[in-house]
Amino acid sequence: MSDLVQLTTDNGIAIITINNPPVNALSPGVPEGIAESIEKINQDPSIQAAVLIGGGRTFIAGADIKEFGKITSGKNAGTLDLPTVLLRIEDSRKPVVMAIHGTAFGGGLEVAMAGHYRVATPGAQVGQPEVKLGIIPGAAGTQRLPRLAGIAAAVEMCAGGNPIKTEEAAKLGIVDRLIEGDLLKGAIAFAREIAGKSAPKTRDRNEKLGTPEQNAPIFAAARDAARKKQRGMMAPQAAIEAVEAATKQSFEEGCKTERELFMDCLFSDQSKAMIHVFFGDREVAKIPDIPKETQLIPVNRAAVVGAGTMGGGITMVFANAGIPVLMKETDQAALDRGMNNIRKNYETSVKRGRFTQQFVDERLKLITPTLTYDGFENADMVTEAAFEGMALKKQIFGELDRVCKPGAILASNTSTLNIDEIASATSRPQNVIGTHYFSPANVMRLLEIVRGKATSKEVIATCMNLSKKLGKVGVLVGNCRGFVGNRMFHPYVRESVFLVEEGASVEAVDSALYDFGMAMGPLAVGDLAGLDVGWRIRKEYRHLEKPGIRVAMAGDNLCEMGRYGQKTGAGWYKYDENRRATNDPEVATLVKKWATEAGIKQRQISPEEIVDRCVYALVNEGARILEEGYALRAVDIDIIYINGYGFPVYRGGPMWYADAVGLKKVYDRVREFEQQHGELWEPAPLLKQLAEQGKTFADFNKQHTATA
Ligand code: T1G
Repeated sequence: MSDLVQLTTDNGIAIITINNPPVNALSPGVPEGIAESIEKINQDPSIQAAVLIGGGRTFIAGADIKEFGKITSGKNAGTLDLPTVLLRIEDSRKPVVMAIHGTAFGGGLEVAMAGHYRVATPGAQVGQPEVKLGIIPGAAGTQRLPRLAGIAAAVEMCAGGNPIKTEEAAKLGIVDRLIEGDLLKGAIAFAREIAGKSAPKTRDRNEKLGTPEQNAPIFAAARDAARKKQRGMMAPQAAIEAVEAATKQSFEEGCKTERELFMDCLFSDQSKAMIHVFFGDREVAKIPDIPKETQLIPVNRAAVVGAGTMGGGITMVFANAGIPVLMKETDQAALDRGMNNIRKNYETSVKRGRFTQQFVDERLKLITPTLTYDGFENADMVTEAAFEGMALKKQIFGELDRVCKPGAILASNTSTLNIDEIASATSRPQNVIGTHYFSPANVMRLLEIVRGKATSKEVIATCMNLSKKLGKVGVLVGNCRGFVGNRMFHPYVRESVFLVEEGASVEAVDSALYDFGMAMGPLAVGDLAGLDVGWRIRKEYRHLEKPGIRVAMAGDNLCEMGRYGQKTGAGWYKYDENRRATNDPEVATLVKKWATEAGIKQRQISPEEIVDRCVYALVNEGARILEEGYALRAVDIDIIYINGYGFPVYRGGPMWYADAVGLKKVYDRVREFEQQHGELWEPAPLLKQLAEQGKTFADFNKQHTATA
């Protein structure tokens, strides 16, 4: 027996324990070990029934995702395929009870459903999250789940990919009994109860498969929902098709259909991209020059300076993580506004079912509004979220330096200003760091953690570790202007405005990027965030602009007219009282006038050019950032763009997308734009170098991880 799967007995009951930390993935050797155990117990007359349980913190959490690359590259040794193992479990003459704790996900749930019974600890989770990897269940999950839970729940779980708690799974019929206390003991007792009785095979249970009339509306609604919520993704539609096959074909035929759909998805670019993102989400937490065992600073009490949109959102982030937090403003009216916004946000979350009222009441108790620094001396971490001006930030950091205890982390939420200069206002630059949240801070997952020259390793390690507790994806970035996300966003937006000035309509630019997969077009994003935000920053840096270099003007001209976007009822688009956008012919006329005055030739522009101009602007700037060391790896940039800027996850992020297109092709296109539009399009040296070497940004990851 491999040490990955152990077989023991307890007075006539076999116990099959999976030991493949950290998540008991079905790595090579685990399916074989399970098959071997099933064979053994069927040859042993003293065994009346079996329990299969995960060692450590969870049941089986799925196939070993690391193995997929071997399958798609054809390297995969013929490991015993999972569906065959599951049939052996199901055909076992001795009933098998699956004992679930932690997360029975993907292949883990499929193993559990091949069992004759399932017991579970309350609060554990079961799910088929495969669509989040761009694939679908590949071991009869789409065939057995409807047989246990019915069609509607099975479609929802397989197409949506979200897990459910075992309490709900018990109601649906996926779990037969919830076990309070010791799971193994309870599972063994359950096994004794059913030993010797006829055990149902899941594949033979057809009573929940419904009728075509009942099912048709369910599948139609599911397809419609997937088209909207998972726009552009192939796996959700494939998952729905596979579940539908369970209602129209025999179990064997349905498994064949599922297998074909699974393989189509597995070999798709979308799946490769989404698996890259799965591992990337975890890779970004690894900082080469900060050892895993770096001492963390406990953060049990927090404080926020500023109760505006960002300050209020950040306050909620700490409260939601269960950390008591002070929120300071300079005047009562601003403080009241801040608290009201927080209450309104929570009310919305309760209405949407995201939080319970009880959860919200508990969180609100953790928030203490204040007009003074009283209590700041107890804070382990203070986050400044004041107006984006250097003088004010330095004044605040000077005050914090005086009131906060030694060792307290002093973080700024600045989105563009120099962390080192802010730190210079204190006597403790080693405790100063940037924590750049994305609006709305209590929703967006991305947190750029900005490393200052003096920032200590303990402070960095603490913030990286804390980001997960705060429900964020923390990505360490360097202290250049705009850090990583906004620095790349600048040329992306610049190109979108240039395209409008050159004759593309506002809606053509936005819809080209929307169809590419961006959550919103760049111009609509500008209207949402406020065109004046960028406009004010550009005015502050106007003196740095190189003479003779073309500058995007239409957006600034709109600002001069007071058209800031949604907040003024008009920007690139017009907005009604519900902020619903409509095209504004006046903007088209104005832009044409401004462009003519500026001598910009008008022309027809294809959606392909729009996408290339905007996305390759991201890639080119990303290449510069990588080379200068302001991002550790290309995948860090991908994770930033997916979690903070609505880049489509099924394209893997801008750098992954460029690798998938091929850097030679990207480089040639960038050269074309350089010839047409001048030095703004000068190819980044790293892009040129990798293109000429036939390499990828992923190759660059492996050799160079910047240190600061
Ligand atoms: N395969 C390989 N490695 C995995 C893994 C998996 N399924 N799940 C996690 N890891 C690694 C992860 O990369 C990290 O590594 C470490 O384990 C801890 O993970 C056949 C085809 C279970 C909820 O999609 O959702 O089954 O960074 O940091 O926060 O039809 O891991 O330490 O080197 O995430 O406690 C379906 C994916 C697969 C589940 C635990 N299953 N995993 O979260 O730990 S496809 C999934 C998770 C499939 C079948 C199909 C989470 C978790 P490192 P972690 P965590």
